[in-house]
Amino acid sequence: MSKPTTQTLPDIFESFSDARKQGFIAMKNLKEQGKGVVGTFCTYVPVELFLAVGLIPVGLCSTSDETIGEAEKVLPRNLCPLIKASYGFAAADKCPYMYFSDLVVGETTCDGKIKMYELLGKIKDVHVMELPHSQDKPSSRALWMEEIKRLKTRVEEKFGVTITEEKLRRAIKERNKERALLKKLYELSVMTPPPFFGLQQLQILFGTQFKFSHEQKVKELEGTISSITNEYENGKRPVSANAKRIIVTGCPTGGVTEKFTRVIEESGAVVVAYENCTGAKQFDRQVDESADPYEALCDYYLNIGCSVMSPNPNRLELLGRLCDQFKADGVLEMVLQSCHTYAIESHTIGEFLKTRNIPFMSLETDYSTGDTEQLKTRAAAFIEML
Ligand code: BJ8
Repeated sequence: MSKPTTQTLPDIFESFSDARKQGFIAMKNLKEQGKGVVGTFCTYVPVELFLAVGLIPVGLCSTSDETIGEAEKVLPRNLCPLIKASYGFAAADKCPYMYFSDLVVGETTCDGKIKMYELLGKIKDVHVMELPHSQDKPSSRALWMEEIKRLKTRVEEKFGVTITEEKLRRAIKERNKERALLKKLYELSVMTPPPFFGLQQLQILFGTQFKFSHEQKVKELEGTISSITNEYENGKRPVSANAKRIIVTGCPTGGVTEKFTRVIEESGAVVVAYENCTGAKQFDRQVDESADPYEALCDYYLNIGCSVMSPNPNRLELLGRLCDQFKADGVLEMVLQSCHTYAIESHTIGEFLKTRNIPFMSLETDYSTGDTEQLKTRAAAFIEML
């Protein structure tokens, strides 16, 4: 492990919380050095294909309501805010990451995104991956494999590079290393009491995607884990041992939807884990380093337990495992407005958790802050009855 960082914990948390903004300058510098940038929206996109040839992947899912008004000039109002914000930032030219992206890679996850990509294609160079919506059929796997190979060809043609097996294996190893460190970090909250609040955990998980150097990221994460562990061993207990332990599930969180974690923790509970694309859904598993790299990527990504899959047993498997591991007192789900797949799957999640005697509540929200008080009232009532 690298030498522990000399920064204090508040400095470290601040650096992750500020990472999205700080990353703008880092990316500008990288562009000036001639680096290619690929913007993505979804956990299903196999970023190892970009990392293998030195391209920089960056998440474009915009997480504020700043440009939703702009998006609504073209898109319907009753659409998922994540989709509206993503398009809005491109249309208003207000997201530096979108601006710097030479290629944007979308995926056919949900209907809203599929149709939004058509419009985005008029503004940016967009490549859309055809994602099957089931994981158990040979035809789904065959389609996904074909799509990964089609993306490889597109990247090679667009950037004039060759993705060799050797480079791909190296990228898989590097990405696995980052996943393992992030998992190690959030698993610190297995302890009672956890060594940090769920808001701090979220800021690290969300912020880390805007740190673009693998070596630097590894060093910072190792330093962060070591600082948190040291402080805990020295008796620091920022979270009360009586705080109810909550797992957050549902749509991706971060940016303005930090409000979801805030209302939970302001009610006296602590978020110990995120069963969503900002957390465990992204970092829980590893890409098999011993297999053929394309087969390994195909299996890894196809098996992500998102509600766009039908059926979606992998979400239940992960959620159940996290509930046991983190000794959850309750599960709260965040569903973004008009996200049909997560909204419908709520029922299945509730039934599944009932069999384990774990209280569950699903709450709908959007990217405004107007519903914060209402969310707080409902979260507080849920926590009160645990
Ligand atoms: S793998 S969670 S990042 S699709 S955009 S489905 S909120 S209506 S984001 Fe997601 Fe990939 Fe799944 Fe993860 Fe609903 Fe909105 Fe669609 Fe959304």
